[in-house]
Amino acid sequence: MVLENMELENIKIAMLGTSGAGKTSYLLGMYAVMQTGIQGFTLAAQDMDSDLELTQRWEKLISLEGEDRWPTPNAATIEYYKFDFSYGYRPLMGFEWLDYRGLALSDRSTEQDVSDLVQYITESECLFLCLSGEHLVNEITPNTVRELKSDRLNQFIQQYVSVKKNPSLQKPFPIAIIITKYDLCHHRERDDIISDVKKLFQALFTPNSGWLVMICPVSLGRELCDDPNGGKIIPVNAHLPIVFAIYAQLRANNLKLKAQLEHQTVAVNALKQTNPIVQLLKASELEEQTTQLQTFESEIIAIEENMKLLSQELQQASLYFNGSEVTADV
Ligand SMILES: Nc1nc2c(ncn2[C@@H]2O[C@H](COP(=O)(O)OP(=O)(O)OP(=O)(O)O)[C@@H](O)[C@H]2O)c(=O)[nH]1
Ligand SMILES: [Mg+2]
Repeated sequence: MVLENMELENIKIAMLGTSGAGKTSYLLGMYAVMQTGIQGFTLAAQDMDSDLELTQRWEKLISLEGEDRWPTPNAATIEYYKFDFSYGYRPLMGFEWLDYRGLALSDRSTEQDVSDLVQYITESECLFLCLSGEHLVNEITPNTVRELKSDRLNQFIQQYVSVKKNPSLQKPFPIAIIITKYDLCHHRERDDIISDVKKLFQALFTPNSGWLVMICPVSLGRELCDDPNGGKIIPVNAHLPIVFAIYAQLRANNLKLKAQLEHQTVAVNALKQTNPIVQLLKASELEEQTTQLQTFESEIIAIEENMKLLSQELQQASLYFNGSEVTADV
């Protein structure tokens, strides 16, 4: 349910991942899956040309065999995409996504694309960390930190925190740790992989840190571990990170609205307790505030309905808040 008069909110999502981590492939898979949709939620590029381009690249990936099926590594220019996330084809939220060369993560910070990236990250509402399953095939070693550049990723998170101010209970920061190419490490116990990931990003799992973290394995196809150039492309879990990002934003909006509702209720009750003469004098103010109260209430109901639908999908993912495992609820 979407309220007619609500302006469409636009959020930015920043995906961090080294070169070859699978960022572009993930974007293509995610877009393809979300065009068909999940539980009535769908995604569409705001721009027709982007839609065509993403769809053509996806067609290539699923129909070609050989190395050519895969996207070419990104060049220095950053590509921006804007999407509408809809329920029953009615836009619920807009979001922006950028695809860039992972190489930027290792460049000196004077490079143009690095500073563009840093700028974008600080404006983002949600971070996606992209870790390639190829580095999690075995238990992590000090070498894994180097391969995944997790120290560098931690630095970016640090930068994000310093601009955004510390996350808190009222204003948690959502962050999705996406393990791409999970087909390569599906022989391992899921819990072992999750505990490795937690070791790499310990700060995100500390008590009272205010981080809302999802660890989500994704793959473009189970067969790809044995045959990356010929294996069938059937994405697994590709929708979950987006569902998480939208859910987290709705959750934040809901918390904000509830605080406003509380504030408003106190004000209305105070007015109602004044003597009849004052009430008469302030009748229009009371009416206005009561209407406002009803608006908040119906907005909260609308948001919670959508959160409920999204949280059903998130039952399959591992979610942590303040370091403890939680289930997505409303
Ligand atoms: N096994 C497996 N391999 C994958 C999967 N997704 C991508 N790959 C492989 O990973 C390679 C790199 O993927 P890209 O999507 O180009 O990586 P990227 O992060 O966009 O890289 P840059 O653009 O250089 O930053 C692909 O060419 C594929 O060979 C997957 O789900 N499973
Ligand atoms: Mg790329």
